[in-house]
Amino acid sequence: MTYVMSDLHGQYEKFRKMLDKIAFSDRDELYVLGDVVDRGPQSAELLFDMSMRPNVYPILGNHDFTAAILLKKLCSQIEDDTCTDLEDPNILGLIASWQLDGGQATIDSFRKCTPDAREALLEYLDEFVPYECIEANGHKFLLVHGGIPFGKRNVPLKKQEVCELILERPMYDLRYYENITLVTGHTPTVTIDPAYRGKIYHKNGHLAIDCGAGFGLPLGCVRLEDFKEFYVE
Ligand SMILES: [Mn+2]
Repeated sequence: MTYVMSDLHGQYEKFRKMLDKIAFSDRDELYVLGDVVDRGPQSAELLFDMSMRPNVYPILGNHDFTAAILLKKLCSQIEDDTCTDLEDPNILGLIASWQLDGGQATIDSFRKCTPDAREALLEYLDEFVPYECIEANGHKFLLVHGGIPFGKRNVPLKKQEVCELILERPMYDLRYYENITLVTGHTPTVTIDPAYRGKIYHKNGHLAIDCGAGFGLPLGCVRLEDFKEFYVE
């Protein structure tokens, strides 16, 4: 069976609980639609666990993108309490705003790793892809963290801007494709429609799966063969 979840944000316990709930096995596949890191306490543990599973496929989120770049800048300094010996003030500014946007939790989590483990996790972050197109039980799906601007929905995926794929907030009241379901994270479903607080949004050819696990709401997961929804608190 094929599962999707998103925006785990360092919530390793919720991830483990969800794998138990869906009885995830070697015969299943799981697509994680980005924002694995930041905010929650166990970004490194979560990344490590995912990296050990050949049937878990990571898709790039904006937080993963930022963390991958800035952790490389910090790597030699990460053992210190400060990173003020970094020279480029632009990079320092980026690090400061990332720290305020959940990045500090990721830095703390990486600090607990050995240098070799940190290196392996950074290599894993580089493997995250900007989108996937898959089929399950005859249904077609486009999986992406942010989305695609409605006016660019027919532009070939290879020509889409990565920054849009990871940051776009789609028009969830408009159907993008006749025969393809657009599966997205990034936009907590409560902000699409308050009626979907903590729930998967499945409407108009959209499957929005960020239920807000990074903000204390449940983690959601969908089985694509039959659209069955699963939740853990
Ligand atoms: Mn995001």
